[in-house]
Amino acid sequence: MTEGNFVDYVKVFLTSGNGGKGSVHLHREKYITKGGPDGGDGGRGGHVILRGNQNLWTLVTFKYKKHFKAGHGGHGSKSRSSGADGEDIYLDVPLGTILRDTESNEIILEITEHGEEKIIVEGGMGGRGNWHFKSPTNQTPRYAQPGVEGQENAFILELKVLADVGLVGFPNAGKSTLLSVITSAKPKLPTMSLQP
Ligand SMILES: Nc1nc2c(ncn2[C@@H]2O[C@H](COP(=O)(O)OP(=O)(O)O)[C@@H](O)[C@H]2O)c(=O)[nH]1
Ligand SMILES: [Mg+2]
Repeated sequence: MTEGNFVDYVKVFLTSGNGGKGSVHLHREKYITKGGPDGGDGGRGGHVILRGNQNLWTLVTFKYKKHFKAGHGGHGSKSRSSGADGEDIYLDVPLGTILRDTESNEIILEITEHGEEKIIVEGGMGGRGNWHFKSPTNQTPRYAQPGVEGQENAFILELKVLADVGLVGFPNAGKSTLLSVITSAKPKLPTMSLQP
């Protein structure tokens, strides 16, 4: 269904970001001998997000670029510093865009409103730093969680038909007049009106 620049059906490959690693760190400071664990958390991996845009009418941008990758979360570090979240990626699509599973062809979601945002591929969670794992029996845990990996998935983006009904006829067949009397639409009509 690709004719020239009117594209209404396209397969895209989307990858969310990895979560950052939690940090294993023991607090060290002059005069403080046993500072305890202070490794911070990894940041969340970036999401891939669909966003409705009323100024778009086709999926033509995805004809040229089909692979999208969100950013990875930063690793945690000392002093309980959390890593930065990975950068989210936004795919702007026309209203009426449907997202389908490539295998089952099932509709996963639909974008109908301007500015509407839906996360399609979630970024991996960041790992927790070692200070979370301090316990009465283990004051200096030397482990932290790794981040969760991002996911890669293919999807179909499809634009619903732009019109439900069409009027076909030669010029002056009476299309506009018909539309004006059977609906509340106000099409441009010839100035000369129908005379009995
Ligand atoms: N006699 C007659 N004239 C019509 C009828 N419907 C439309 N017209 C006239 O035909 C001309 C063209 O109509 P219009 O609706 O603009 O046609 P469109 O360009 O095909 O949409 C106008 O002058 C209308 O007044 C009809 O049922 N009977
Ligand atoms: Mg007309």
